[in-house]
Amino acid sequence: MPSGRDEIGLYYLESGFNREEMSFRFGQHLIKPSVVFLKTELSFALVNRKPVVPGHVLVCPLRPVERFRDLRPDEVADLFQATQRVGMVVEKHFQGTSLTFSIQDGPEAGQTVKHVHVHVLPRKAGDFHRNDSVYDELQKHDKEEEDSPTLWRSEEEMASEAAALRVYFQ
Ligand code: AMW
Repeated sequence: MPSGRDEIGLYYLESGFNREEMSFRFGQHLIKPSVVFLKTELSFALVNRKPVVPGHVLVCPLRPVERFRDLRPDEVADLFQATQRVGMVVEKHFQGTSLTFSIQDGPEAGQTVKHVHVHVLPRKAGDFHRNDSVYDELQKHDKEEEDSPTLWRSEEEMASEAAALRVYFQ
């Protein structure tokens, strides 16, 4: 089905379009506005269907480009400013004391969704036996052999988390 872009930069399906049904593109996925908690001029942030730690969220450019090198300078600036704001919010909301930021940029780096995204994970003492094990978890949590829809959170749970995070940006 063809897609289009409206004046505020959301990607949507042309057929039967109306504003309530507008979705965000995240690679091959269509993301409902209910799970998005921040939208800036060029970026958006969504909650994760399979978080590695509580508060593991994703920040993406609105334009669905595959690799970090494909972003324009204004998109990089907007994405990183949004990531900084999102980091502060999830660290506070999930009572973290540190943050892990990660971009898996290309399949050999563990990228499964072909749309640039920054993983933002609140961290706290003892969340993993070994601190850097978070990278092993990130690498494998959404690989085909480790992933299945039965392990995804419900839309209700994700929407409720997004609603709680949205409040910080109002
Ligand atoms: W990658 O391995 O491409 O760096 O990370 C993809 C991330 O996107 C994973 O954390 C995965 O759980 C998450 N994800 C994939 N599809 C969706 C979706 N439809 N909604 C929310 N999160 C998603």
